[in-house]
Amino acid sequence: MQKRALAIHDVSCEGRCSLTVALPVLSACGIHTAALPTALLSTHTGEFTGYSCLDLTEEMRRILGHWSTLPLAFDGLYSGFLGSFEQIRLVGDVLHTYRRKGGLTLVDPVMADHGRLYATYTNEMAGGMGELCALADVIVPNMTEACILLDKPYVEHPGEAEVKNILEALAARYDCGQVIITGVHQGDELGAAGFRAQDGSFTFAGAPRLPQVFYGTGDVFASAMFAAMLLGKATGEAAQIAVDFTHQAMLRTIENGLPLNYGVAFEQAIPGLVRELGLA
Ligand code: PXL
Repeated sequence: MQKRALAIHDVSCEGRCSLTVALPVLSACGIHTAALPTALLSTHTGEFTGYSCLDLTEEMRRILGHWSTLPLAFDGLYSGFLGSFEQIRLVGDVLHTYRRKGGLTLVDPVMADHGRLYATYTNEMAGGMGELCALADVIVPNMTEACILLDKPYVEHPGEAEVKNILEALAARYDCGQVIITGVHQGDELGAAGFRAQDGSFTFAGAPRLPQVFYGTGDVFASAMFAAMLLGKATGEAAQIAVDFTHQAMLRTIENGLPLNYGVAFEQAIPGLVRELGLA
């Protein structure tokens, strides 16, 4: 049976993040994907100034009003960047209502990076993100988001023992079966550190660290991770597939000589992802 997913993110018209990454990645993996857009922006807010931003909270209510008349349910729900504080409750209701029995909920608590909240996020919104994490099977914060979720001062590159403490603390506080922290350094590698509450096991999926600072890699990673898990891969394997996909996208970006604020060339890494997942 074809898997059915719902992706809840903004549309950043230019800059390769959120829905313009999630939809093509999930579709290429053979997953029937519906979209619930949270905001419409001219670009992402990370590396641009002067962008336009339309909060779609009211339109989401209209979309959900219509959906309530349809027989909709999803095997996988994946949320990310939100456009307003009110959307936390709204998205929480969606995660609750539209999840099929045995389904997978992945929450990316998108709100900050490099020790700072994104420009459109308030402290109130950041506080509310925890409520969504509490509804998830899997959360995939970066280190800044992990520290915010634990009310902890930001640590840029914690050691291995500290990463394990943070993973365990997140799983306990938000009652998540699996926690994956992205952007973790381990030796010469950059990757994703994971914890599985069921058996208390830790994982690390890495790839050689590149000197450049890329944009939008969190969404590329999370989209591939979500796709792999939805297609039945265990967390450790899914994380490695997603790290490799992200690494390939970064390499393609450099080869293409593109400015890094326009995101990574994940499009050209899709054939490799599809092969890794055994789909072609
Ligand atoms: O990649 C996360 C993200 C998603 N959407 C918007 C953003 C960001 C990060 O900056 O600005 C609009």
